[in-house]
Amino acid sequence: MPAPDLSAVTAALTSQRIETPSWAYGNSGTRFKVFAQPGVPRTPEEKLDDAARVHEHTGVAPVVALHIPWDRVPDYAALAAHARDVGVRVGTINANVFQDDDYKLGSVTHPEPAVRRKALDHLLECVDIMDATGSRDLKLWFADGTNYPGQDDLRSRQDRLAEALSAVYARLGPEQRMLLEYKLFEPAFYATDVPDWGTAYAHCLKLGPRARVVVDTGHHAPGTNIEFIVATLLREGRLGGFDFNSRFYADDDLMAGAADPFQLFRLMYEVVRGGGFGPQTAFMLDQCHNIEPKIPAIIRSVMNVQEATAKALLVDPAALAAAQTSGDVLGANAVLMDAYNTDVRPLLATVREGLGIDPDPMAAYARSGWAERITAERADGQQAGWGA
Ligand code: PSV
Ligand code: MN
Repeated sequence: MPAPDLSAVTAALTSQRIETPSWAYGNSGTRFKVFAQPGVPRTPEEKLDDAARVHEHTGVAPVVALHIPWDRVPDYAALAAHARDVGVRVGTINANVFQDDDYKLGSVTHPEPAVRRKALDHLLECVDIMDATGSRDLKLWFADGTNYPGQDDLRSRQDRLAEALSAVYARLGPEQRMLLEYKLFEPAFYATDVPDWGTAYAHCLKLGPRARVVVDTGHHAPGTNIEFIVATLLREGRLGGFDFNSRFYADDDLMAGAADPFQLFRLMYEVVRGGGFGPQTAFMLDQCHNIEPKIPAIIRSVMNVQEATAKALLVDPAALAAAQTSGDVLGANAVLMDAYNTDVRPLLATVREGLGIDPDPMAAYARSGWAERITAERADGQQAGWGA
């Protein structure tokens, strides 16, 4: 069987785009403690400055997702211009309807119309921001749900959700998309209003083709076969993108590819297999760096996604199909494992050389002096963090 065409693999890896989240550059923690780190950005502009370093050293991370109101500024066009000035661009706009006292019983699914209206207004404001920043994607995650059986009517909450989503969808421009994210639990513990891909998909299907599902890798029950979900959504044309991160227990938000690089490979294989490798899929990180230095952790995460992608691209489709159709169980498994077990670091070093950057992004960042510089320059002021 012919080996995969290495020049095509190299070209694909060179064209890959990974979006980093603004909030990963700020302070974060658990409900027990947020440990501040030296040099953490104090403004959305400084988060973009840090993101630009990740792009400088990886060559594949030129897009930065914002979270509103964490990244609230008076002038979003000016923020987008700042991004361009430092070599990145503003990407997905994340709405936040989960941090206000009014949302104790929900946001767009709240029993009171006034609270629902307030939440909807925020979602619509996020579309205005997309217009100013030139963003394509609006990402919606709802903390909405109930803690006790009988607390609210499950069906009515779905009706309220559908009403809000359709108002937002109607407001989108022709090139803009809505990405609906699901999460099994937390902060609601009895019933979450968008708990799984099926619920998200059902809403997207009713809305229209520019409503798509986001797969956050930390949002499933343990043992869930996430690649099956990816394959199914791609087959239906409804995969919008990923929030990559790693988990051991719940929504741990650890570095992508750290806990289970094999799972990341399996996901990327289904992306490649299903024709989802391209700009139509938003490859985002959604993670927090509570104890490790943030910029190097994000660089490492980007590299982990690249390694999983390279291995997925190295799967030999003809050999796999031949083994599958002849019922060669072990042979088919071996084709996947051969790709997974390939050391792709030399290949990625070549990709980086082709991009004109150092083949070792971690070492290049450490040498760059950026960490020392921001530690000195950002000694004063209020560091950004959750809620900032
Ligand atoms: C919710 O847990 C989530 O995954 C959503 O994407 C939020 O926007 C993000 O985390 C905030 O960190
Ligand atoms: Mn997420």
